[in-house]
This record gives sequence, structure tokens and C-alpha cells, in this order.
Amino acid sequence: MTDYKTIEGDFTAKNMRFALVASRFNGFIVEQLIKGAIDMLQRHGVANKDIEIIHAPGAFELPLVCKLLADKSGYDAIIALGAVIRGATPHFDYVAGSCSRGLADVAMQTGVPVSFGVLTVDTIEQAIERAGTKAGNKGGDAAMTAIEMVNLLRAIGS
Ligand code: INI
Repeated sequence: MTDYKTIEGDFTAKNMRFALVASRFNGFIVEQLIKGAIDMLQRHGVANKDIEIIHAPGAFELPLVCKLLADKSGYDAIIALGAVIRGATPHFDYVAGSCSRGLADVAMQTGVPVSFGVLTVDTIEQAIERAGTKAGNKGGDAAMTAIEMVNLLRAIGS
């Protein structure tokens, strides 16, 4: 059987608008995620005028900022960027859990794709590895996912 229909998103991104919502906490890591995301968008043809960067205090605050931006409906997708690094207390679990659940809720409530470019790691070394060194750049990965999701939702017809 080869007559099935496949629906998927491609990676063309001209004329799409993106909001990058980045936390200031662990800024030395998050700056690298921002760079990775912007580089990925530009290399897929997104113009600088179609990229806006909004800075939030920490990962915990990302969902509310993303919700307000998604409600404005001027963006095709939102890319959330942050770094939550485990410490000696349960604080990590609350911040990372609220952030990931909150971002998923924003996408579900608004229909605007929100990609999860938030590192949740045990050590600073693991964060560095995922911010443009040996394990790639999760900001760039999140940007790719955002492009794919915009095209996928368009292909589905929403
Ligand atoms: N925020 C982060 O983005 N990353 C962290 O690792 C982190 N830790 O570990 O504390 C963090 N905390 C701040 C939090 O996001 C809020 O900004 C703060 O609690 C005020 O609401």
C-alpha cells in the first residue's frame, strides 16, 4: 500500500514571525541559546524584522509572558528559552515543572506553537554542553521545531 496520505511540516520559514522569550536567570547559558535560535531562523530565511526577543526574569515567568504574546496573535510561533540547573533543594523541580507545564498549557490554550528551548539539567557542565558545544544547541533545535510546527499546523489546516 503506497496510496496513504502523509501530512508533515517542512522547514521553509520565509515571512514567518517569531517571538523568542528568554529568561535572564543563568543568562550566560541562555545567551548562547538565543544565538543558536537566531542563527537557525536566519538560515531558514527569516528576516531580522520578524524576530523579537523578550526577556523574562526566570524560567518560572516564561509561561505568562508567552501567553500574553500568543494572545496578541502577531506571531506564528513562540520559542521559549531558559536554563534550569538543579541545586541542593527541591526548588529545581518546582521551577522546571511549572515552566514546562505552563508552556505546554499556553500552546494548548492558544493554538500558537510554543517550543521548549529550556534546559533542565543537573549541572552547569550539562548546560554548557547543550548551549552550543558538544551536545548541540537546544535553542537552535527549538527554533527548528517552531518552524516545523508552523508548517505542520498550516498543512493540517488550522
Ligand atoms: N530560574 C531559572 O530560569 N533557572 C534556574 O535554575 C532557577 N533556579 O534554580 O532557581 C530559576 N529560579 C528563578 C525562578 O525562575 C523565578 O524567576 C523566581 O522564583 C521568581 O519567581
